[in-house]
Amino acid sequence: MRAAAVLAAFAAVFAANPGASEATAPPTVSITAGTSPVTEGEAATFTLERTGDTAAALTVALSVTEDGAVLSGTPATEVVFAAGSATAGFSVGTEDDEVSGDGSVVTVSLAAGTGYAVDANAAAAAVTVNGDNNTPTSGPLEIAGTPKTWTDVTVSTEGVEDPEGNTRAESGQPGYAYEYQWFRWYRKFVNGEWHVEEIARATQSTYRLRGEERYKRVQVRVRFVDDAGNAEEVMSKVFPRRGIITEGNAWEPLDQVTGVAVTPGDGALEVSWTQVSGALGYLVRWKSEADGGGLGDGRGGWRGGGGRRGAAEWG
Ligand SMILES: [Ca+2]
Ligand SMILES: [Ca+2]
Repeated sequence: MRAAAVLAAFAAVFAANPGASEATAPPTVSITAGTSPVTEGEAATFTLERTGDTAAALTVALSVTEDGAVLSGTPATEVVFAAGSATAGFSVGTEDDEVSGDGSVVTVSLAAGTGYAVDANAAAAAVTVNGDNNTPTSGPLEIAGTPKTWTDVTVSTEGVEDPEGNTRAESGQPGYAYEYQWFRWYRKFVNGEWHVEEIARATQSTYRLRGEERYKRVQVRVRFVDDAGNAEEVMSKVFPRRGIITEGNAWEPLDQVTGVAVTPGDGALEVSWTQVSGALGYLVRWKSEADGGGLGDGRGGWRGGGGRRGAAEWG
């Protein structure tokens, strides 16, 4: 009986003041970032907003953190909404140093305090601060592969060295990711000098050498934006380092023939095998078991993609 009475009493209190909690609800404070990125030496700016009655001034607690080392002095730990204002500006000074590769991200987080609530969906905001002391990317970038037509050659970005970092490019972050352009080098008959021209649509890290590259060389340009926001560009070494690209052998890069099965018949043999991807044709050689070795008693050949099955006359 006693518990029920207490519950009833609470219910009465809430029922008697249906609008009270609304009228006294504290304002909600949120924060958004200003311009981002900025360059070191420029302030990182933020705007705070509050809901509700703005008649009185309001002090809000916050904290400033960064993932680099560009902050100038000790940042403030609170900001004041002036009486009558629903917004308040906040800025964090940054240092213009002479150090290469020291970009940062400055984050301002609202903290709990008296007389307000923090908007959980806008409790923190970040501004990227780019360093302005860039060191250009260096290589060496090497092209790997065989210098023959109809084979794939690849450039690896493992050789990219940039003091400002290339982690964003490595992760493929939009605006930072690697961009490739392949070139072919060739000698002009007239003067024997090397000339270079862009290869159309050759814009991936791997490129399949084609007939146009025969007796020539290739090179690839890699562009990206480093972690501090600097546009970077580096050329690979020319490939091959010595000599030129030669005619590829269509047979050479293919897999071995597997699944060979021979079925003796009446005066004939039937041979079958697993089709090899990309094969233009097959050459079949056989030997007699009774001969105890020695290839070349006879030969048969099939050309074309339909060469999956064939029969050779047994002489
Ligand atoms: Ca600087
Ligand atoms: Ca750089």
